[in-house]
Amino acid sequence: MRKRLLAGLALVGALSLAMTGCGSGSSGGAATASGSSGGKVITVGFAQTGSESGWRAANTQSMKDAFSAANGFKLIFNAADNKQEAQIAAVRSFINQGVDAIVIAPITVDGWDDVLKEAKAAKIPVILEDRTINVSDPSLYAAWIGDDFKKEGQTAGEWAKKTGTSPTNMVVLEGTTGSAPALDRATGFAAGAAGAPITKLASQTGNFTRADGKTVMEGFLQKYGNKIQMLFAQNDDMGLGALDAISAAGMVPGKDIKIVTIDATHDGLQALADGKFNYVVECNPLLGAQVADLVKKVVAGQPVPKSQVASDQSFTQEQAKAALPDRKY
Ligand code: GZL
Repeated sequence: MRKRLLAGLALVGALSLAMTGCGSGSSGGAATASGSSGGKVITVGFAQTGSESGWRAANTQSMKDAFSAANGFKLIFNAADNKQEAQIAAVRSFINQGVDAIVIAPITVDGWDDVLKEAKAAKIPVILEDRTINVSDPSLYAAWIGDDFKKEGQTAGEWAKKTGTSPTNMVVLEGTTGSAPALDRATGFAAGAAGAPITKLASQTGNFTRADGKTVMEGFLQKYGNKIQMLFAQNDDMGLGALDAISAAGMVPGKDIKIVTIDATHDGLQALADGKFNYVVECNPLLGAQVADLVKKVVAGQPVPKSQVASDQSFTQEQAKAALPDRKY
């Protein structure tokens, strides 16, 4: 059983939001004099996963808006094309550049100890945003902020249980293999749907992308055809890709195949409002302002919560119609 220290901390953090004494205070970089943030510009290296989905685009924009020169930052941005080795190389580059702080949206949960130890040795604080990691020593990062993936999966599973009251055959489009959202949404869904007469015919990664979601769904349809009655897509984009495959197979999405997804991007809520999806669980990508606040406090040596959990909601087709006009992403 994979023990994830951070998940427990996230829960504790979410429940208590207790102020804990972390943050190294001294940073490895030579913060240059100027800027509007207390007279010093904070140079931040941000290692983003890539640009795999609409959620990611919104998260990236939120981070770039928050880490602006006007807010007292110099941002060095890297998108790793969903390859962990490229993301680790980006973090090493930030260390070599002597930045004041590093922010990572870690593609997968494992493989972070070595590079985080290098950042610690260089006295450069690391803040995690979005996804969580397995780590041998929680002091290797100063703080994490993101969404509760297990709760998102459980909400989707509870909807599936309410919907699949008679025997139901389901297929699953999983997120990036080894990523916290893929692992935790699967765990949460199983808990939420426990006891329901739902048979999982197949489950395969679509890498959180529309293209792979379509390709994998085509394979499911070739193998199972109209036996498929439900699709759980771990993000909107894979669900949106699957819509094309379902229609091409002569089936009606939202009717022949009930679809539940996670993210609640504009395109996902539009598909829901149009009746092509049946239920969507939100995962808030707009974390930039909170991450920037964390970085300023950590660099200044102030105590920060070890973990902060963003709030999420869920949507039916009617709720999506009402929400769409005001959605920020
Ligand atoms: C979740 C985030 C996931 C989204 C996907 O916080 O890590 O990655 O659900 C994105 O859309 O690609």
